[in-house]
Amino acid sequence: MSDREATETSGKEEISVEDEAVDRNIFRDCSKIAFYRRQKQQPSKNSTYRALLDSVTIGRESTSFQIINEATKLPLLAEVYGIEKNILRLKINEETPLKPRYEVSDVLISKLNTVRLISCCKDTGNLILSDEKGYLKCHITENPFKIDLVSEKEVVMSINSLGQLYFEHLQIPPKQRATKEHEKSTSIDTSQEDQEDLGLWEEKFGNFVDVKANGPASIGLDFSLHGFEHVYGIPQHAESHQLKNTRDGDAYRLYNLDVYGYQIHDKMGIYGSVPYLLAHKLGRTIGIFWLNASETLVEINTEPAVEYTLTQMGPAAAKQKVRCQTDVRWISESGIIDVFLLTGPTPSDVFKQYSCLTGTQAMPPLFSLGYHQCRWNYEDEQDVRAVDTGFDEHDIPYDVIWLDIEHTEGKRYFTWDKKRFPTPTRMQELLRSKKRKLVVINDPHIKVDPDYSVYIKAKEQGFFVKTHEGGDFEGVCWPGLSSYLDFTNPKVREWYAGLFAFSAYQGSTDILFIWNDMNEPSVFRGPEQTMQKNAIHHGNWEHRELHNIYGLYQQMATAEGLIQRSKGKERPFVLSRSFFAGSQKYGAVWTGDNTAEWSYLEISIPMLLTLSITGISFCGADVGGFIGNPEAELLVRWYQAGAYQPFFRGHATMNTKRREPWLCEKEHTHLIREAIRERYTLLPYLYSLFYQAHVASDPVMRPLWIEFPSELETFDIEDEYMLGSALLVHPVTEPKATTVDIFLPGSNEVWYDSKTFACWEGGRTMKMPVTLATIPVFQRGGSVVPVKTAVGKSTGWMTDAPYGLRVALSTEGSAVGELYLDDGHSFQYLHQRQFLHRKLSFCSRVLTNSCADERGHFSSKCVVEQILVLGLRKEPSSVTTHSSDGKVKPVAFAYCARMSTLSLEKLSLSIDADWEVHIQ
Ligand code: NBV
Repeated sequence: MSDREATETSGKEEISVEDEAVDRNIFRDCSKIAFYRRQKQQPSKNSTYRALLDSVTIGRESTSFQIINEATKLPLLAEVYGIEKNILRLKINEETPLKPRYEVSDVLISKLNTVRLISCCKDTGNLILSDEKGYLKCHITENPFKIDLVSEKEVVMSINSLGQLYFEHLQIPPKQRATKEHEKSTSIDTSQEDQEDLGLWEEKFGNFVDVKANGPASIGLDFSLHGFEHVYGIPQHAESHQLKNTRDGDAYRLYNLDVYGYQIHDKMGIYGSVPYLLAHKLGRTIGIFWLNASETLVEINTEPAVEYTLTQMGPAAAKQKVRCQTDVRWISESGIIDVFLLTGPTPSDVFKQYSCLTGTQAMPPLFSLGYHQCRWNYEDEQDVRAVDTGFDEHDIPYDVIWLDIEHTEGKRYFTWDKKRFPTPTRMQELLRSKKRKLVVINDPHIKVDPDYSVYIKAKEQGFFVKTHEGGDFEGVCWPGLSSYLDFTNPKVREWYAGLFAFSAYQGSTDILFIWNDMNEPSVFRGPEQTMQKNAIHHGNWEHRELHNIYGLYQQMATAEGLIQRSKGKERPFVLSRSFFAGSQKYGAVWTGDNTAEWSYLEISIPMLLTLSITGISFCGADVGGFIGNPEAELLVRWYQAGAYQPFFRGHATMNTKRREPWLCEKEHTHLIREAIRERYTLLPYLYSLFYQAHVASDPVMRPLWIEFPSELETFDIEDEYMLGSALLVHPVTEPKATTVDIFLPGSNEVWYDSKTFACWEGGRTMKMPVTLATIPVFQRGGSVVPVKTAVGKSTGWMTDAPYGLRVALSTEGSAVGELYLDDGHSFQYLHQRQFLHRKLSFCSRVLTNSCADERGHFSSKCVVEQILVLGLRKEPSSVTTHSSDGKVKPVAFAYCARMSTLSLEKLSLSIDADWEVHIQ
């Protein structure tokens, strides 16, 4: 059998690449998860906790006190920290655990700056802690234990007000228990049968038995969010942007799994997890970041506001309103309670608070914002060349071609299939000559093969994940029997990073970048197609403790490898399927194996919005749908949507029809070309947005509620979104659409159709007629969007292309925007401040290009060639340009009174110089 056949067989045994329906029997629902059942069954009287406020110690960094379970009398230690930017951290752990419990490391960036909390009042039963300014304030109640987070005299959130604090203390395994006495005090008193059902030391699922060396260790806590009925976040689920009530069904599950063709509107865990939830109401946005990497379930219960009449009271108090409330319950299999409460108050404050903990989006190399062409698989070098040429012949820009698993010698990563890719360097030189790049796949499983150098070296050094018996863990994946690199070990990451050195990775060049797939990790014969929870990682930690962070560690090591191979000079590009909180620091993620159906196009928008607000701005969904064959209309609509999303890649599974953009009818190719070209035109704006995400934490793709936080109507909109603060995009996600209902927010706003320039007032829904050529995009009045006026074969051909400025005036006749630019690939923007950050503002009929950041220095040959002003009510008598040395030049202009547009062409205003354009 050839390697290829072997792969297909090993794959098909477990997973049919043609089958679209998910076999739910492979995966557990909540009722099959023992720690969840245990927490749900626990009667609340058994879980009453009392804080021992006499035990309070107020230290420089934190305030700590004991809390005690009234039933078991077992103590826990609570620590409260104030953290800069108005964040409160609460840690709860056993005071003296039998052995240390897992604490997530490598997610929080450097050392957090703590803020001293002082006790401002301590009467019986209460303790109030506050920072000096009184911004960060919490009220701790002794019995039953509860914490209220207070801001501006308002209780924003209560912790444990529902008494769902839950903490399973580590115990000595039953067999080793010395005395009956000990057993009584620490374990739940149940019969053998019940014990099995509770899954304390052993849990069965199908043919799998999870033997738990540490026994039950789960934790949980409830949070009541007062006045909030809109909650978001906790990716990744193929679900709506606004989180739903889980009262009548499954909780949201955070457990990274490989779910081929995942079902939509489902709360099961797929590829990645970010245990971070945001809540928003008029006047306040808050966040809860639950730092735990074990399997986690989140329950949401929203009670809407109710108004009721008080009959016994006088007329003055006849009506009383009970505010709405959302209760959020977090339940994790193990670890400790380590939770960060982000107090806002604005959405942008919450984004800053979260990134101060986990870091901001890495600044991507410019090429990676272009269009990516992928397929499982591009067959060989000829195929790559033909596809590459196809783009040129059809005048469609693209930046990157991708190679899937078949490019390797039998799925041995870091190698090339000698028959299909005999001259990888030559192939890359061809791509280089076109100013294009190559991305190749690199999965975490390593073929068990005593002749494969990566395997040999990893084996020798003990770099694989181990079984609980101590041998190397082996599971089946694409190469057949495989072992899995233990990326949680810093030494493994260092070694793996070194494998990307040009000298080590034969056939790689500096235009080759990496894609990490299957890193949930996916294990074909494993429970739920992943790794046994009792596999052992570095430091003797069980896999269950850190399952959700495994993929992050691979992407981290890969990104480090790409940086190192360039001696620290070049920005990496790494796409990862699995992710965790903080993955944004290492590259991009995508939504995995979606299906070529309209509903998947539709759900991609809320899925990407959720990723975006949880820190991961660089995200995308497979354009066209990975599984199945999209009809031409769907393909066109998907390209149109993808062109306005952060990561833009066409991808398709094997056994699907080829679908490079020129293989459809001419009219469809034309529309796809137009969509991709629009993407390229918009790159200066997009790149500037990424810089904003990188330095100021603002997501690139934004749900409407972020830009319009005081407009209730926006809170549940998920079929349209803002790209930055200037563009509203409403992708068409229905077949044969002739009209689309578009909500234009803001009663004081005006919006301009980006194609026709027609102007619309905000604060209403507009029925927009559409054809297959229409991508509904509106520019917000008051914004300036920088674009390129010419499109090249790839981003590399557009470095010197001129700029255009699209100035859309507000009702007051003003507008503001910015442009960020640098060399597009290196770290010099960071280390040498080689960048240009310009502010573009329009006020009193003067457009000004000025410096937005004096620290940056970068010269560009580029000029602003076109300026388009939308919403200019009065026809100008003249237009002049004014340079900083005082030179004034008249310029030709065209004014359209009907559309109120002014157009200036053939200008030559340096992008890096100060100047003004006066409109008289
Ligand atoms: O490597 C093959 C595929 C890849 O094309 C896809 O993008 C990943 O999500 N990979 C999954 C493994 C096989 C899926 C059946």
